[in-house]
Amino acid sequence: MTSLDLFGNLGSESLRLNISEQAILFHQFLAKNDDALLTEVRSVLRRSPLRHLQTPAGHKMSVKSSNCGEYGWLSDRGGYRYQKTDPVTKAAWPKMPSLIRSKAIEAATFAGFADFQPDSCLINVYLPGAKMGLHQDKDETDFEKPIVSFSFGVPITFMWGGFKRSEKYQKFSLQHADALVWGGRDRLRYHGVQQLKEAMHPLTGRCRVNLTIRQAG
Ligand code: MD3
Ligand code: FE
Repeated sequence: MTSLDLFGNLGSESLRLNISEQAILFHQFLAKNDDALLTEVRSVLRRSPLRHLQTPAGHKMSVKSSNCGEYGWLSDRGGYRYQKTDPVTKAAWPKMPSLIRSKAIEAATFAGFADFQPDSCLINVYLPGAKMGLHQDKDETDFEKPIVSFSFGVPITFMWGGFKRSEKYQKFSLQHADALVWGGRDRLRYHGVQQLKEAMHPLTGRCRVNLTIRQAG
């Protein structure tokens, strides 16, 4: 059952949308911290620059990616995995900045997931035309832990599917300053985003920036 209620204790501008029991969209959750969070993202990207990853089949992903935190998510001809070093710089990934970490823990807590200790943040930057097909996130060690996603900049259409790729999906808009938290029985749902449309946002220009914050190790 989907319900929409005012999210009073976070300020009247923030709305809580229960996509399902364990998948919760906090609309405008990051609105007061958007500039500071994007400043943290830029400082990470100066040390571990964005790059296009290759899929195991050898295709170039349309998003550009980087990571911060102890573990970074990677894809190459060898498969999907988490790794402690950046293959471009050969160094450890930059530390997860403090506001990214604390807002992720706060969102997880509001969604009902206590004891979330994030150690990985994947940064995906979408330019017009970039997309992510339906997939499951299953490279983490503990599926009991939630995943938190932060969206910034140009809005995108999110696809919320079932437990088989062929199942029908619902569509939601993910907008600037939205936080999405999911776990429990929804953790292994198929999901993805449709092609980013040409548009402008004052803080990010033509792009969409997505952070997925996880407990990977
Ligand atoms: C619901 N990113 O990086 S985030 C990914 O918006 C990824 O850029 C998308 O999927 C993006 O892996 C979606 C929101 C999201 C992520 C994983 C989910 C929602 C999810 C897993 C299960 C259910
Ligand atoms: Fe995903």
